Amino acid sequence: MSEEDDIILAELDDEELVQQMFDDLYDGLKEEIEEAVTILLDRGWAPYDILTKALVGGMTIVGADFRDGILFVPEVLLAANAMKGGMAILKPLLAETGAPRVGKMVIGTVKGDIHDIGKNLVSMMMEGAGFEVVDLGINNPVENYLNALETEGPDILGMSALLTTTMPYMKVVIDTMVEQGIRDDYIVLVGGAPLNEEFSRAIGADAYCRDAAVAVETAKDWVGRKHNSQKSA
Ligand code: B1M
Repeated sequence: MSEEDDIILAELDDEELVQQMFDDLYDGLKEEIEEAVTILLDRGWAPYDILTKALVGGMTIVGADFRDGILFVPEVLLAANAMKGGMAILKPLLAETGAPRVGKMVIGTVKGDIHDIGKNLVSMMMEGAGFEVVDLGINNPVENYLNALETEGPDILGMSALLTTTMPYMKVVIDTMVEQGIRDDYIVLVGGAPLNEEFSRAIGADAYCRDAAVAVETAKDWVGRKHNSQKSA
């Protein structure tokens, strides 16, 4: 029996368990991550804290080693899969706040980009805050966004990009909206690790959201402004 097999997650204190989750995420151990998430919930941890402190914390380590060439795509895919296992347990709990519906958002990762963990997290947090979310998934060409805007009639269009090579595609979507005369009908929020405020302004988005919590606050703020301006018009 290896040393790993000896670890009983339920016997670790909170700090040790979170450290172990970092290791298990790194090793792509989905079942262990799911078990640890359940243990932390049983111990009274808030779903949001588990998400940010344990899962996102662990993914940050994976990201650094991926950047430094210590981990490669297959390992990172396993880590992402383990993270998704944990997120699936938290999703209904985050969405369960009973908040009244505050608005609707269509969101998707842009064309050429298959990263979806951050986008999924934003969707979960937005649902938890009372937004209805239509998730278009990954690798979306401009037509997907435009069709969804027409059929779903959201308040917000959200776009995610994790690659410096795909983030310019957000401008393609916004420029097409301008050409079609529909840009100002929607609040356009963008996010993803390589973006920043300046980029968001340069492509004509309404706001850049650094993380899922900021996305929720920004969305509430902009939807509130939109409704107020409609009332006074
Ligand atoms: Co990718 N990858 N990857 N990858 N990957 C990065 C992004 C990278 C920074 C890694 C690195 O080198 N350090 C690097 C990009 C470098 C660059 O562009 N400058 C990179 C690369 C190079 C690649 C490939 C090209 C590798 C290759 O094939 N050689 C390839 C590209 C594939 C493609 O898309 N065409 C690739 C592939 C993959 C995997 C498939 C293995 C996997 C994705 C699995 C999946 O998503 N299902 C993967 C992963 C997991 C990562 C890292 C390690 C982690 C990303 C992540 O999930 N973070 C990443 C390194 C990193 O970011 N540190 C990396 C956790 C997540 C919670 O954070 O996504 O930032 P994040 O989302 C945050 C905020 O950004 C914000 O809120 C979220 C929650 O707080 N946010 C929004 C995000 N979207 C938003 C939308 C909004 C609002 C806020 O709308 C309103």
